[in-house]
Amino acid sequence: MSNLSRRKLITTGLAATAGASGLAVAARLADRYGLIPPDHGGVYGAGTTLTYASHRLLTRHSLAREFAPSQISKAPFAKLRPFKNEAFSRMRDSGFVDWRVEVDGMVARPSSISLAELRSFPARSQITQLACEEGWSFIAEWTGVPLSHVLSAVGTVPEARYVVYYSIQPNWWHSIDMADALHPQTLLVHGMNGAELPIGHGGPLRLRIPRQLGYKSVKFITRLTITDSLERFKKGGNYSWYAGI
Ligand SMILES: Nc1nc2c(c(=O)[nH]1)N[C@H]1C(S)=C(S)[C@@H](COP(=O)(O)O)O[C@H]1N2
Ligand SMILES: [Mo]
Repeated sequence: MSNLSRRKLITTGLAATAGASGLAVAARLADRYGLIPPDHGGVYGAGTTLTYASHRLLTRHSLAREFAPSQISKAPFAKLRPFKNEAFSRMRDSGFVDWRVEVDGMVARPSSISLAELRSFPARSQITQLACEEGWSFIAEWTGVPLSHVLSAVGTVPEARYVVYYSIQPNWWHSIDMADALHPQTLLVHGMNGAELPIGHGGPLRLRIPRQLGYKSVKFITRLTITDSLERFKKGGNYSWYAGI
């Protein structure tokens, strides 16, 4: 069967079974095609599987909407509870010159990349919306290195399936699958609206994943772990693993 007709068959199947009683059937169908999100056993089990599977099949390569400079929000909302972290304060006081990102796991060359190196990598700027699960949103221009560039610099092994990313802020970490990790709009952001990324918005370095809700765009990134399974990683945060919008 051609790729296209198989995709049509699966999406038709998923749509046809999307009724409440069909959710479990949809989940079984999705499982056959590797479309099950890693937290499928949660409260929203079959429903989140259906969302993830449909997104992956229908919008695999689609781009989040990009906006015009005139649409940039005048007063972007920085949602940050103050936190105490000695290492962070020390680095902030010296202008973050010592900030590094450790990259480990299923990579050919485990690396420790400095902020200066990241800033010297090819950058991309995009004007996208950050949408919080609480209902508010804003539009900003984000500048950073495509995560795909970092991943090819360290050489991910073919079996790699997920990227787990950690904040210096305790208990803030999340993970994405390779489809989102390699997506051209997924950036390790170091700039916002033409200036350095402000601390309130996650400076000096945050991940931006404009195809998912705000909580997946973790601030103060210090570590990336590449893995083929999320089994030994408890889910970061309280929300659904897949936050596609
Ligand atoms: N480290 C860290 N990352 C985080 C958060 C946080 O509290 N700490 N909040 C998340 C949530 S819920 C949202 S909606 C966005 C908010 O981004 P903003 O402050 O730039 O508006 O950051 C996300 N990333
Ligand atoms: Mo949020």
